[in-house]
Amino acid sequence: MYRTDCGSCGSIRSLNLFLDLGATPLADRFPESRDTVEERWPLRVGMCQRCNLVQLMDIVPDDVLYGADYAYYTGAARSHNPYWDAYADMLKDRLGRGSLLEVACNDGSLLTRLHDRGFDVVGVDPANGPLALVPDEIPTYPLAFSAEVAEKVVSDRGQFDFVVANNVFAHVSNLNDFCKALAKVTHRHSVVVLEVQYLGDLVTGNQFDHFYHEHRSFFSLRTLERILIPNGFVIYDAVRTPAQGGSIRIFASKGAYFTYPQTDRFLSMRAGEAWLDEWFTMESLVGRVDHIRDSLLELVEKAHEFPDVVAGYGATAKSCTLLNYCGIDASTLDWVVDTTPWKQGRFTPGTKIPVVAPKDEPAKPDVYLLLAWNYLPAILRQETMFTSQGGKFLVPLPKPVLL
Ligand code: JHZ
Repeated sequence: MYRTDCGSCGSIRSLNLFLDLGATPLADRFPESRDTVEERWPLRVGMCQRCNLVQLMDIVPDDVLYGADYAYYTGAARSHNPYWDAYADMLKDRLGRGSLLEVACNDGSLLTRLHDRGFDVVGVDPANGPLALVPDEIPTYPLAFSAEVAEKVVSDRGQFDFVVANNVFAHVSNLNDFCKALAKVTHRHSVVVLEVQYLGDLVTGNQFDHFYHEHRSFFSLRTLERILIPNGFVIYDAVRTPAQGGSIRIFASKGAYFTYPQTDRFLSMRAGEAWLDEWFTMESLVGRVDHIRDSLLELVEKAHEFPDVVAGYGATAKSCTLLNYCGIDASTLDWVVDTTPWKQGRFTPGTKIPVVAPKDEPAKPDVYLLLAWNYLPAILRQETMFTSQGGKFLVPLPKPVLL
């Protein structure tokens, strides 16, 4: 569905297109065979003239996006485990103990850690595959979070002291309904913790590969506030985190200023965000995206001259946009190595490059195109043997460089 009305403030015909990335298949669907015919969906990004929310203009229905074949398992990126440990410790230090709902808990990577730290936890997630990995003692609902689902959860378990939602607010098709759901599951003193990929980092890092159909909205603190405040929530604190190449984690409550005063770091970060409301900021991304495509193709071609085995590292969802937009397919990359068992033995969406487990790589390539560029430091640490033997990483963003 092509939309021109804003998904946040609801303004009619307020979306202005600034980036057209062509048509791509769904990023978390990995075809089982080279011959699988995949549906492609247009991928266009716009900005609301009224509330400035950057958002996709092409909306794929939820049941198509998150069906049985959904391939993202949080725990598969093992080098991210310290991140979840630190996150759980931080929540324990700040919040103490109480009842906690995690929205989009996926395979329970964070939820299990919170359970182990004494929170009385419940999870909600529509992706059945990952949800099946949550330990049995943790109650879960195999549903997409909505006002209706929130009512059911509350009637079963009451309201929660804390709600945590990572990497999901950007994914929801109905932001206002999601906020209503948050309002239902929380009481006056509840704390809501939302983590979303940060628009500021997307722009400065040229991270155009974050644009794919699962990600429908791209937030700054300002655009988050513009949706949360009308729904009765006040952001009182925010921190930047390194997740996904740069995210913001915000803390919000139902307007109890006295209990939760707004922090200086939140106020100063929000004050420095005027540039993210500018049309020009978004428009300027377009030229850089094309430039990245051209120089990446040039470097990949050079890597093929001598030596000549080039593989991908990490069959990430975001690589669907990068590979399809740049036209990098199985004629360029011999394989993509990935730690997610579910993706192994399959092919990358659209570009049909074989995905293999680390133990099944035919040999180490000469160059890896780093599709999981957001884990660069951790991957360099885990691949010292490869680099010490002369192996190179081609890092595509913020601008293509051979390391
Ligand atoms: P990673 C996913 O995006 C999908 P992706 C989703 N739409 C979303 O919003 C974000 O996460 C938050 C592999 N890998 O985390 C494992 C290795 O193989 O950047 C996974 O397939 N070796 C829900 O997919 C993929 O990368 C490694 O050493 O872009 C995870 O990629 C590492 C570190 C990862 O998210």
